[in-house]
Amino acid sequence: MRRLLLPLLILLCTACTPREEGLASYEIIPRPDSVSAGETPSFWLTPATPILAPEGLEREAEFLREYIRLSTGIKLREGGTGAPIRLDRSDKLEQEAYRIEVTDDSVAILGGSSSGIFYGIQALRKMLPTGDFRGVEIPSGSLTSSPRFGYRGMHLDVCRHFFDEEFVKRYIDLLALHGINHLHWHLSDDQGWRIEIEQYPRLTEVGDARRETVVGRNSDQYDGIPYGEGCYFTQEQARRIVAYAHERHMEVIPEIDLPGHMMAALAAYPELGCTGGPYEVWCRWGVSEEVLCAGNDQVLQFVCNILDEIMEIFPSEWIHIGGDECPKVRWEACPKCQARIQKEGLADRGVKPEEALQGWFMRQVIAHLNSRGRTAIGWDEVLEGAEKSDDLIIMSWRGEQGALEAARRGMRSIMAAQNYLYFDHYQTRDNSRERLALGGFNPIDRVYGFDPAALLPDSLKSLLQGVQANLWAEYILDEEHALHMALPRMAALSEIQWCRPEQKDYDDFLHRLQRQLRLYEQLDYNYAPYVLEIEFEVERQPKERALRVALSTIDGAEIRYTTDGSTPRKGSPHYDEPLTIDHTMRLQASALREGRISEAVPLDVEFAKSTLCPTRALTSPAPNYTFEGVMTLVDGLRGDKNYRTGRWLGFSAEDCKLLIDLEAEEELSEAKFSVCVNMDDGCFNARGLVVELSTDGTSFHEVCTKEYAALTPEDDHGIYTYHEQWPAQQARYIRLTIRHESSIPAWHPYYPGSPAFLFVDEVLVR
Ligand code: TNX
Repeated sequence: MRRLLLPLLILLCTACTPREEGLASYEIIPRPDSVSAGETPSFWLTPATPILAPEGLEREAEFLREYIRLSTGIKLREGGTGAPIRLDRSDKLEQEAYRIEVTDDSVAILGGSSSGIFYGIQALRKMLPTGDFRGVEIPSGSLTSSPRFGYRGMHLDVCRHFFDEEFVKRYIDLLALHGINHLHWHLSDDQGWRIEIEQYPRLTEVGDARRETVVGRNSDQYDGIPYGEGCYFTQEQARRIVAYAHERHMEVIPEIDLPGHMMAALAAYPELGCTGGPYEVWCRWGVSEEVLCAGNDQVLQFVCNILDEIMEIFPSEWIHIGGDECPKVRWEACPKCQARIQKEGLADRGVKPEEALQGWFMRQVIAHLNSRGRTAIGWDEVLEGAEKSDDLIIMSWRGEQGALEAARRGMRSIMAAQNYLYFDHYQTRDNSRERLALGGFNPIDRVYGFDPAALLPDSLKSLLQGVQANLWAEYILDEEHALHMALPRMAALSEIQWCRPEQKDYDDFLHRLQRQLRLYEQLDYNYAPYVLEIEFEVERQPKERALRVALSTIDGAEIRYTTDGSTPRKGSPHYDEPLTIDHTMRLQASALREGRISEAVPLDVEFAKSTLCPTRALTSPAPNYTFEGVMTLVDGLRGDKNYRTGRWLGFSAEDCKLLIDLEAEEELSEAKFSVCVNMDDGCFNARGLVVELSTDGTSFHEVCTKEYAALTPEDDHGIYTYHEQWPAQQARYIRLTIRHESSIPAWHPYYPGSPAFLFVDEVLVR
């Protein structure tokens, strides 16, 4: 019957609009646990489709109606009499699990609870095609999905740079689209206090604004532009945001970061610091030595009063109290803190007394939350002075170790390892094409490949409550950039939050991602386009002394490339099979889609006599920075600005010593190599070079010995290239020693006197 009505309906519609029919797909993110094809004909979504929802699910029905309109342009008519979409609870499903069943006469969205139904609605929304349609065909079939983790979080820092209520709501919508159920809202930091506290009005009268902001990554320059005045959330706004999230089955977890990261509060209430100030809202990034005084009872009162107001606004069971990066220099010299250490017997707890003091301070705060029926979350540093407790959840950020250590003590944790889940890190190797970011290298495939529970023994896995990614905003200046950093990595995050490791498949994910990107476009969410760019797969062919380079895109788009340094254009050579490269060149490639050519991605290859020759490492790079081994140093590919991408080998507290065999005698007169310097991270320059040559591989003689000066604070970060020459000589073997910085200069803020890391790449001997 319906099959007869539909053509009539479509005929009627086409009379007024020339719109097309769309086709839905089961290929969504996160990947469902199971998908199966149905036996009936397809379901047709048209303006006549009603949504039937039992009592209590009216809001969910409204969401679905709105999502359908946003994705497909189809406006469902009130009281439509077509085949319906039904929302229903099912006691066969777990709370947050959902199931979608499509036949020709209905679509059923079933959930273990209203949350499950909500995720089912999000899933259906992602199944729909994007565009402007008069009707959408949904092939019959079914799918089921249940999240791997109960806590699925995404964080937002509104302190370093401010994002307003409207943006936070858009962000919540985005999280909901990804099946994320917690927004971790970072509301206080050194550079700005962003939540109104009625008892302490100066927090947002003084603490909201900084005089200016440091330029770049803590250079000595400042921009001279005041920032942040009036940039905070009133309690009413915060309540609206909580309610907005709640409707979307999401909890907002506020964070008040204690006892460090408190410069903004100290600027407002200097009596709360050990020295009494004066302080100013910080204009730099990083870790400040000025922290709350832990020996002052007034401080504890202050913190508890703030948290009381926070708990009034935020009904979440879990409240984040920070605990990260709290230097102890002020406490060491503070009579009140020292008196507290004595009074509480913290001097001989097996840790540094000031660490124990932080543990004590956090315990007071945790106990306070606990007395109000709440549970604390703390960054993993809180483990340092903490005892085992059920009312403290560890957020593991400095790696995965925090979660492991928590589990060993029987404590719960949330995984937010910075080396996988920090979305303020770069997404591409060639980061000169990206806006300035914190550093690091967390491309989408790295996020995707991460198993947050990998390190935990099976018996302790259940202590891991979930996973979240963090969006710190030191270098994120505006909304478009925030979205660029968050997307599409959030899609990978949602898949590790929902899917068990055996369900994941990166190629399949990339395939599904294309539909998700279209949805971002339709909803006007900016995203990083790098996944659509050319991927180079380089295979070394040492026998031929050549590289075989295969080019691809996730959607199989047409590829154009050049090898002469020019930018690829529509008329440039068409790529159809892997290229063999055996000489120095800049390969550039672009994808051609619908007549538009994407930004070119370059691959620089530099060849010398030593390139791809058998090479042995006589000293070993650090295990985390060995990547694909020593051949990386002679593979013709130069390291990029980021030492973590696999193009650099990192020697920890050790020289880099290599033996290269040219397999034939050659005339040699120069050596070139590069070092990636990042002083903040303890990666320093080369301090010397020794080149020795040999014709037989046993007796070597020195042809070049150089020393390089130590770095000063004025020196730049980045790639240092060293180029040395000597009178030409015949030789077959080259022994090269690149000396590391064995003692980091005294001016260094974190590691004076320690041996440095040495990141080396592309050694070229000619
Ligand atoms: C470390 S993560 C911090 C933040 C910075 C972030 C930058 C954490 C607990 N502390 O204050 O914004 O690194 O990635």
